[in-house]
Amino acid sequence: MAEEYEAAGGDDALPADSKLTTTKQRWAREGKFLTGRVTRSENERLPPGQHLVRDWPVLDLGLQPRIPLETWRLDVTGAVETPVSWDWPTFRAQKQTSEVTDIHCVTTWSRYDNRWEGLSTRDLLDIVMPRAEASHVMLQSYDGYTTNLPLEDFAAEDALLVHSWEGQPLTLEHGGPVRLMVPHLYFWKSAKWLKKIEFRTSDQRGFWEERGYHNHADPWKEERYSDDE
Ligand SMILES: Nc1nc2c(c(=O)[nH]1)N[C@H]1C(S)=C(S)[C@@H](COP(=O)(O)O)O[C@H]1N2
Ligand SMILES: [Mo]
Repeated sequence: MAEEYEAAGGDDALPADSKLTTTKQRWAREGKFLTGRVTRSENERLPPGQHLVRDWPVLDLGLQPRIPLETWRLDVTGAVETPVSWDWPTFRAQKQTSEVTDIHCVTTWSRYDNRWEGLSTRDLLDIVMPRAEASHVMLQSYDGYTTNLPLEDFAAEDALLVHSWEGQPLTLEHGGPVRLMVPHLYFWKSAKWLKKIEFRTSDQRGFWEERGYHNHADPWKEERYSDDE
């Protein structure tokens, strides 16, 4: 597994002692991000306290920011070797990944088998190269929303920066042009209308995390509210 991840990064092209190679070797050594996908049997698929829905509910802060593609940007900053500020064509030119995942919202609805397309967070990490001291990410959105994640959750194998759902551009109400999709955590961690990803050397709570939601948000552990922490 460690070898596969190294190979996928294309280290061959780099001199053995380059800073980037050293960082990657350190990740591999520490076994960071190599936990892989959890396999669950069908009867464990629905987390405790959840019910299935067929439609896709919309939740937001009462404001859906419309960002024209001409002015849209995604900034990736903080504790990384190579910060980026992408315009729309540059973002869309990145490597594409498809995933089919389930959504679990803390308000108790779950929705199975959503087909997404976008840039995988692991491919993003290969580009920006988090520094060794990076431990968390803070996501900032065009509506002012924020949410925080440990780096290893952000780096989950099936996490994507999504621009399409079921073969169509992500709609405004669901966070288009681009949202995060981290399927193994409650959906409030999946920031819509993504504007900025900041890599941090310490944790800081986001919008809902400051207002009584759990800091981590694992649906299988029912990490709903901060009283459970
Ligand atoms: N920017 C932004 N992202 C957000 C929110 C928000 O209000 N603003 N709400 C969160 C919450 S609480 C949920 S449950 C999901 C809802 O996503 P959906 O409307 O696509 O179902 O988005 C999350 N991401
Ligand atoms: Mo939510």
